[in-house]
Amino acid sequence: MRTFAIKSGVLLLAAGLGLGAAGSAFSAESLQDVLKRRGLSQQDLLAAAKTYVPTGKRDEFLAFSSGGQSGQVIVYGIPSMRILKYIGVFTPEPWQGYGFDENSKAVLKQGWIDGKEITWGDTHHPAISETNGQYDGQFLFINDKANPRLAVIDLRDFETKQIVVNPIYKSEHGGAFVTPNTDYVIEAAQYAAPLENKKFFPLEEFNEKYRGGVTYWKFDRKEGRIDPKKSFSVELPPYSQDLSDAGKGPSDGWSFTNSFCTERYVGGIEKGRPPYEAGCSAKDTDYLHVINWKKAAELVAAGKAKKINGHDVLPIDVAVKEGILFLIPEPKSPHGADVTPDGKFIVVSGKLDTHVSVYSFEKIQAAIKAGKFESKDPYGIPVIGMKDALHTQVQLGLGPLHTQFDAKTCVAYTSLYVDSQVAKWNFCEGKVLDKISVHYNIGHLVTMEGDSVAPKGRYLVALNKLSIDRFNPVGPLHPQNHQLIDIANDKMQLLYDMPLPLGEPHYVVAIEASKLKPGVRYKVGTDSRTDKPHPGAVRAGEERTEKKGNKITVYGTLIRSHITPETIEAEVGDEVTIHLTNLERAQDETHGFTVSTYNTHASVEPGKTVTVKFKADKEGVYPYYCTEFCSALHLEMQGYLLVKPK
Ligand code: CUK
Ligand code: CUA
Repeated sequence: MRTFAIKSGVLLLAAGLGLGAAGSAFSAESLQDVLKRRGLSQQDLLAAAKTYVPTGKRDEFLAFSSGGQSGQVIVYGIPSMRILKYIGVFTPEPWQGYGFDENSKAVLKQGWIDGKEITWGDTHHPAISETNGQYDGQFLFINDKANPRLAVIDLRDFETKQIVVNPIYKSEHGGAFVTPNTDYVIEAAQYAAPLENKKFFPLEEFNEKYRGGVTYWKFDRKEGRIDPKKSFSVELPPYSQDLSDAGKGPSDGWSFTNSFCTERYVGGIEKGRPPYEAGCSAKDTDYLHVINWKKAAELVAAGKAKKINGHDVLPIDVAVKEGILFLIPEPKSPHGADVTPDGKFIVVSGKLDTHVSVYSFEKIQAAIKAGKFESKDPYGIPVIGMKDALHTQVQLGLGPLHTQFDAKTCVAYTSLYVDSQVAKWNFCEGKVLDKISVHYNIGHLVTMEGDSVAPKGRYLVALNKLSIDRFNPVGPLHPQNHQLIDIANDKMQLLYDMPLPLGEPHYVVAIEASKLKPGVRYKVGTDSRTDKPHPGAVRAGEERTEKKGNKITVYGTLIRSHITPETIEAEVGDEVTIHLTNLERAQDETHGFTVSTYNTHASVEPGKTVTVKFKADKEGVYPYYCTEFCSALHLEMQGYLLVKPK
């Protein structure tokens, strides 16, 4: 029996069945009662109302968060902050069978380096594909800083389709950033090293033999894959290149890359040498690299590149001679480089400077056209004077890092790492508008579509490195804190704390949910990792097992509540390959598949065909079964692998 009461416009459910105090028959808690019991303020109530998404309703935006050291991507809804999916990218993800079935193993294998399997990744910057500078919701890219790699995720099924290994770097950080039509995905090196693979040069030859660079990965949208053969790099001095961004609007065709440690300092063990971090921040400025990538692509097409490890690299001297590479001083240990939505300015934050520096693309172009350079760097690259390129500098606070933009003209948000704040400011007029404290040590921040030509504003998420006291303690390793902030009004309002326990998120991108159109099933017999028909697919009634020598191949199917075949017979030492097609048409009817003790798992969504493979190297009887509770007869969805002695 239930009673409903309507009080102050809120529908209250009194679901007591005589369990209330003193054995009263019914108890109804009013809104005021709940606020009092839980110690909530009116402000809390307002925040809750702004984030709460009732059952059956959906979020306005989807966020794609870097999973940091997990090597994965986390998808969550905004404003509810409900986690919707983990996408296995550089590391295995057991639920999805990523790294446990042959088709996904083939993707992970693309990311092996020098024949070596790499089972972890350090993901930093996701990027959504763009058309005319607007998020189009088709693809997602993300980089791996530790092992210089880049991954392509198709947003039709949220699966990783491709991993490319950078052919010339040993680490990278300034990726992934896309050009306005996703012609190229930008990836800049981080720590300088010899570009030739497996070449050793001593640190004494750092200035001569070590190099950095920016790579422009050519993206073939029709294939949905990067084409390494049409990709190229621009060689750069051994400055630690950092975050990058592509120009847009008037600055389309250009890209901008920060750097730190232009001192080219390398640490050592001799007494009296300053430590690395001190030697690397001795100078007052580092360099913003300004590159005309459109012209660089033409030069590469005209044969002006040299091949390093089979990859086209435009040498520094060619880039200088052809007038496509310039430097501009930027204040101390720069981090973020963010192009404004109108493409007119580049916002640079120096971690050790309290200002953000706003560079004018128009002024940069004027200096280049006039040949007005203040000097050359040791590699002969023309240096544009800071004063000749600056639009304005704004004092924001301690440790400015990254900048995002609002739908409102000229409004930007910059993270202040040391101050643990977000600053809202106007980049046209150069004035601070508002500040809000976050918990604690914010790195990146994201506004909705906030790095595109048409930011949506509305919400901001602060990605905080430390959570310290924000959540229930779970031991010395704390989750990170994604804090949702309402930016629709003049004053920012903190709405919600979400712990994120998968890894350090670095960057997140958020897109209007209505732009995403993922499928609910595959065309029957599809290999989801190649998007092509799977050669092992069969229709109902065509299931079979073939044995050739010591190779057993099973062409099987899955449908509620049956695995065909019900038994697989093998002899010790046989190689067993099992192709499984999910014949379901119904939405969300995924079957899983595993064989006891053979360390294999597949997630077979409707229509998908997946292969698992192993060597039946142990005599015995091994049940196999469906791992998803898919029907009332799910537990009966099983069979036996019979491994007989030879
Ligand atoms: S980085 Cu981590 S907070 Cu990799 Cu973009 Cu700035
Ligand atoms: Cu299929 Cu359980």
